[in-house]
Amino acid sequence: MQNKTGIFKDKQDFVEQYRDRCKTQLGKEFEDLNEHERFFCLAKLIADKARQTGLKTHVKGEKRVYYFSLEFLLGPLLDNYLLNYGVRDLVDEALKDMGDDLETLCRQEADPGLGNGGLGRLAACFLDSMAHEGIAGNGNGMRYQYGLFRQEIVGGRQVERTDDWLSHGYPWESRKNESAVIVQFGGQVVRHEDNGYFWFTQEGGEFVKAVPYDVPIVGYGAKKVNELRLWKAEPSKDNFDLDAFNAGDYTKAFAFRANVQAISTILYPNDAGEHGRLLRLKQEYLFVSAGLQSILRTYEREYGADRWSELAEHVSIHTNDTHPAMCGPELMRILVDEKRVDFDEAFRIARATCSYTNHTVMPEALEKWPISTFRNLLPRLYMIIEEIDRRYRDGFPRTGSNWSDALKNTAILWDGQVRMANLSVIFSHSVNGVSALHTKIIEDSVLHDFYKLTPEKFNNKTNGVSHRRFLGNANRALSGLITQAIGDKWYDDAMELEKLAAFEGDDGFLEDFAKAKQTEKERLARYVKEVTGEVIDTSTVFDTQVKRFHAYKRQLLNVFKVLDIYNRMINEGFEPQPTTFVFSGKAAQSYTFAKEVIRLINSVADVINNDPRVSDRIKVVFIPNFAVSNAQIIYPATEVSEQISTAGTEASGTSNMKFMMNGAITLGTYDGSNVEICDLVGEENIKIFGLRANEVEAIKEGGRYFAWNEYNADRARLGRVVDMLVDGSLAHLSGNFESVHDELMVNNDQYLVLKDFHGYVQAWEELMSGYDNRRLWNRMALHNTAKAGYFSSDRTIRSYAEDIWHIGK
Ligand code: B1N
Repeated sequence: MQNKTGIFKDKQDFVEQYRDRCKTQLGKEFEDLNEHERFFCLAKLIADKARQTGLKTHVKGEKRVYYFSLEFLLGPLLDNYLLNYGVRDLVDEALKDMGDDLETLCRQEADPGLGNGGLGRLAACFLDSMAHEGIAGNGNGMRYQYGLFRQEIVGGRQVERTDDWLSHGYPWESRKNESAVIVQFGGQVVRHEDNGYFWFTQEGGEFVKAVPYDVPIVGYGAKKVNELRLWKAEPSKDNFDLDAFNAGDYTKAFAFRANVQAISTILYPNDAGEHGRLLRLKQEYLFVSAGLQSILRTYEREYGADRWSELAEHVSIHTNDTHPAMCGPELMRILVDEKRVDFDEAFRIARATCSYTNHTVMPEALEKWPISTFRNLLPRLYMIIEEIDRRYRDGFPRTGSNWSDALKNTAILWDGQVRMANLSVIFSHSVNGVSALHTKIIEDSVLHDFYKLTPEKFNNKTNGVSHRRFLGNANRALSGLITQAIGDKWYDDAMELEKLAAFEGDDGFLEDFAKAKQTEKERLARYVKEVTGEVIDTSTVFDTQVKRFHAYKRQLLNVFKVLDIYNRMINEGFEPQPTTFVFSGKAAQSYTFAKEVIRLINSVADVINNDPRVSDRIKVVFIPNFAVSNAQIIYPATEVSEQISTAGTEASGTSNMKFMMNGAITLGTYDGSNVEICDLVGEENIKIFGLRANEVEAIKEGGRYFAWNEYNADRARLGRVVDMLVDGSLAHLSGNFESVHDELMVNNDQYLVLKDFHGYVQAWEELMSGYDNRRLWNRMALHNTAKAGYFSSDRTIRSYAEDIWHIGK
């Protein structure tokens, strides 16, 4: 799309506006600014345009969606917004004329790490797609002062450093003092009565000021500019202890300040887990309460103060996992206590307005809070939850033989705990999973008792990703080629990519496709050199696994494969396809096993890369600090996409989609969205191996799995690899890997690494044996790109809009 949005008439118009902006923003001429200042002024200019477009594209009376998420992993915005405004080429050329370079300026942008991984990035893709689809869909989240830690690798180990992403200012945000609200914690509940109507207030406790910072979200074609509202916690003046201050007790007077600010200081760094922390509960309530207060304020302005019963017709509140689960009860609290809506009616409204997405089946990620903690912090909310739970139990159908188990599994309060998943289901009219397999698993097991009660609530929404960012922005070489072949409509409608299938028999095109891949491999090689000092050979296959480190994702299985290849090269003269094994990803600070696997990869890299017997054929690299910005260099360069979680554990996965778009072949288990990738591309264009989800379940239930049996059945290869963890072979850099060994051999290998080992290595070899037939390989790769349109988050969002938010098109 070339400059159809008209934010700049032409190059000259852009140059004038930009030069002008440099002067007004920083009081200097363009020529006198450093790289970061030049980036900053350009971003400020575009941010202002975005806010203006936002005002123009706002339609009175349209239904609004609010996407509540504790995480939004936005990534750098400048290049994406220039693309979405259709002015990327214009700005690129104009900057060249000015002696500058767009890519250099884009590299100055901080990558805000306001999320852990897939869940946070999904939220960001959804914002992009809602704006593109013309939906008035806003994000509601937290403005953490420090995002997810920056990862450094020191002596093979992960070291965490503070991510001070705001240190140079964030050009996209604007602080809205006038929209600040007060959020209350603790205190006593006081009952009021007026003509038979009861309501409650909370007296005393902490008063926290929540101040919103808005980031404009520009959709492709600028049909809509929405807003992401991020909340910062600040002390409210009512709470400053003036008596203590006057008495000279500054420590006491300022302690409250520090306590309050702590709420929005840091993102919890766990991709799944980390519960029971009071500060986390405070974060969850702060952004829920502040978001709802602000939404209802807008609603009241637009529709008046007496139309609460039709709230769900005009507003949808979507909760990204259980972290915003308090939306339902908080909405009820405001309606009952502040708007004088009847309790039953308030519950009906809350349920009709709220919907919930489940993102994981891992038991450790299901949030629960001790009742005592919850009640002390949020006494009025707890009362509402208790009453809804009581009514739920009262009305529970006592039929069938298992009704008491079903009630026990579905009640909100149990065993002294508030169960957030049950709270989310009971307060929602829709519950969805994130891939076909995952939805089936929640219906059949994790939330089975709810599913039996209200099957109509449950639905699947297979995840998607922004193809504009992960193909359009990330892969300049391939996106240019695609546009040459089929025009640029694919930015708007990813299903247009299907048209590439017509080129699958075109030798010239297949060669160009391979050339684009080569260009991107060289770009990654430069990046790897820059950040690790390692030189990688771009004529080898790039085989990549990048994602959070977690036992269920089985990076360890990948390492086992690499070690087995290494051993066979040395002992048997095995000649594998020359390959560079790329790893990247972070582990939660407190997750010892995952951190040990990172150390293991770096140790294996150290051994293999320094062994001249193998180093001309295989190499291992660990790219530090995986984030959206370097992900955009890694996906385009990859040829084999490793998606090897134990079947039934990865809810969806989204890197599988990003790789596929960029023409990588998936080597994976039948898990999460891999299943749907397989359906789309056909079995001949993907490599699936390993146990199926039902087989995993059967093995686990039957108690029939013994890691030692697997070890004993193949001492020569599998046994050898297991032994290497502890026999000193890999200890050179920083010691053996006893705890990893014990996880497998003492804790009986919970994720079946040993069980899937042979199937995996064999699948890898079969896949790689096809690489030399480059024509066929390129054809497979092109076929993957051609079929990837389905995995655009535009498709996902249209489906949410229709089925869950009931937005007519
Ligand atoms: O959400 C992604 C999925 O593609 C992944 O399969 C899934 O693992 C991921 C607690 C989570 N599930 N749960 C989380 C994140 C942070 C946290 O504090 C849980 N992340 C996922 C998108 O659907």
